[in-house]
Amino acid sequence: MERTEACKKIGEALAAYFEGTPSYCEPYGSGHINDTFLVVADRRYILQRMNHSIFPEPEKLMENILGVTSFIRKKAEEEGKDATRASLVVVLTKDGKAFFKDSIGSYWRVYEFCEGTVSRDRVETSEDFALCGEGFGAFQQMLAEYPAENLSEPIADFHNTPKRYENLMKAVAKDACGRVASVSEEIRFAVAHREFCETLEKAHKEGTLPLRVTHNDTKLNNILFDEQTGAPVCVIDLDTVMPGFSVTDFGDSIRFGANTAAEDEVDLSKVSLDLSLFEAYAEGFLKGCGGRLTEGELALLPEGAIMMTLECGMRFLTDYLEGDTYFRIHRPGHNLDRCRNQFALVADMERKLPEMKSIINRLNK
Ligand code: ADP
Ligand code: GN1
Ligand code: MG
Repeated sequence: MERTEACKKIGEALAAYFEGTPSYCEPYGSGHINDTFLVVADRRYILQRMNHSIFPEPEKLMENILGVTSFIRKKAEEEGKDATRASLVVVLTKDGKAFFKDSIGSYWRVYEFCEGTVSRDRVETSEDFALCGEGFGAFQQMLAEYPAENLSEPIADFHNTPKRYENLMKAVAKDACGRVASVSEEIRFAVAHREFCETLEKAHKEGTLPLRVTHNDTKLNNILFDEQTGAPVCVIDLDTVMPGFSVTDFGDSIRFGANTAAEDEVDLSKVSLDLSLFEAYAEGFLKGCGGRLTEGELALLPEGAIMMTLECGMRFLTDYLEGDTYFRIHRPGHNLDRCRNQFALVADMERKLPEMKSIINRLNK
């Protein structure tokens, strides 16, 4: 079903949550996955139509989110932080449920709007990016004792890069939209990285990379900053919280935030890894993690950045070949543009791997 079609029953969703008609309800933010709306009723709220085709079990997903948000709130209280803004707050329907299913089968949820915060799509200063690293590092630490057995896996093999590679090869073999011929260079790039894709899984099997409860989607716009101080206030977009690797949480932030260009910039000469942003984020992340990363994890942080960029590029390419069914696109060829951008960034990161390694070594002294 088309997304605009699927959002047709937004009126039913609003009625499930709010008395009367809210004074404002408009699309909001720039996420690629859910349909997000800002609603103004007695106060401001975020209403989302959950992406049911990506998250097949919305009930379990909301159980994860309720569990994680209440755990973080409790931790924040214990640590004397502003618990009211430290975590997303799920608003229940009038009949007390964590989500609403409309008459055409779409699932909706509502969060309190996290006031006094800003969300950013581009890094403006290295200080801000360091704070972002601190926020995501601290998030991981706050969940260090979360009972992982209570978490269901919302998307299986989400950051299993070898599986992502296999999925790309399946999409190439199927060529559902007749697009393979036009992307032979990109396919060659992926094939040349087949062995690299195994790096993290291999380190995990060998015991050097532990599983932790991680966020798994640590894009800059998935953390809200205090609009006055710039401090990280609240990590959002908790749909993918599940066991994962610290280095992929680190790497996904670098992929998005330390790129000198936007994720979908088509002028590839503008795409590169900004090493000073890499360093700023790394410093913040290590601080946020409170010295708890193992030597094995520290050593693989740069590979985590390359892996997340490569994986994301392969995911964009797979979606392009499959007909753009996963990531929201705003123009024809958008996913291919994103793929080319990510692969250009991988190439630059590979050139700068020795510098990334020495930065981590220096910070770890
Ligand atoms: P997606 O999975 O599509 O990325 P997100 O949950 O990240 O959806 O929400 C999209 C955007 O909406 C975020 O990047 C942020 O700007 C905004 N947003 C989401 N939740 C809140 C909230 N509770 N308070 C303020 N802004 C929010
Ligand atoms: C999606 O939901 P959003 O826009 O924060 C995607 C990430 C990708 C990212 C690429 C659940 O993130 O994995 O890295 O787009 N989220 C999901 O921009 O697939
Ligand atoms: Mg998001």
